[in-house]
Amino acid sequence: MSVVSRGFHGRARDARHQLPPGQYETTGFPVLSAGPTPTVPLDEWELTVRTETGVKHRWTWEQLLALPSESPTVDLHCVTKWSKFETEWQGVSLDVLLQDVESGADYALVHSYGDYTTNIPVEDLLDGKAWIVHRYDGEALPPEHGGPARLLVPHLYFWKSAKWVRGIVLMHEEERGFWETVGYHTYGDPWREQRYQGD
Ligand SMILES: Nc1nc2c(c(=O)[nH]1)N[C@H]1C(S)=C(S)[C@@H](COP(=O)(O)O)O[C@H]1N2
Ligand SMILES: [Mo]
Repeated sequence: MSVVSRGFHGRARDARHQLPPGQYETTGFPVLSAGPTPTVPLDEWELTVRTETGVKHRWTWEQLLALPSESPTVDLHCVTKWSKFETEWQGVSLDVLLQDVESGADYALVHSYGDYTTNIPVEDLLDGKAWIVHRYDGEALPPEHGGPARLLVPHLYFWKSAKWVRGIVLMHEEERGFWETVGYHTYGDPWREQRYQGD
């Protein structure tokens, strides 16, 4: 029975997963960090959302964990060309976090502990497309992969999934982030191979 279901699972997996153009599959989990891994004690950790009118919303670590969570299984696509299939996360949907945030802003700039930033249109954070995740593969998210918590936006190149996420600033005008200002694509859709500005 287990042999049959494993075989079936294998075929289903092959049929479901596709590589975006120019990508290859890896089974490892590379660590890509532009700087040192920041250490944030959980009793000092906070996540903030600031709206275009200056209203600030704030969640402590306990408040984040108390929110309803989801367990997305998603494929990751890094702009350095590795893709990793079926990664398992747990965290809070941005739909939940933003549901009581009054904003008409179209753009977000996501900030990390340790200064990293990345820009994402607000619509790409909503409708079940993005999470603040705090668990990976059934365990607390390891610091090198963005723990205590990171953004997960798997339909865009993985640089958009800010590790050590600290805050989201909502704005009317698009402001580009760390990699976007040095030549990476403003939007970063792996299926359209939007790696660099001009792609
Ligand atoms: N804060 C922060 N977030 C970040 C990065 C970073 O350097 N700092 N690197 C990005 C890039 S380029 C990728 S591919 C992924 C890597 O995540 P991983 O190290 O968990 O594989 O995180 C993204 N988020
Ligand atoms: Mo990356």
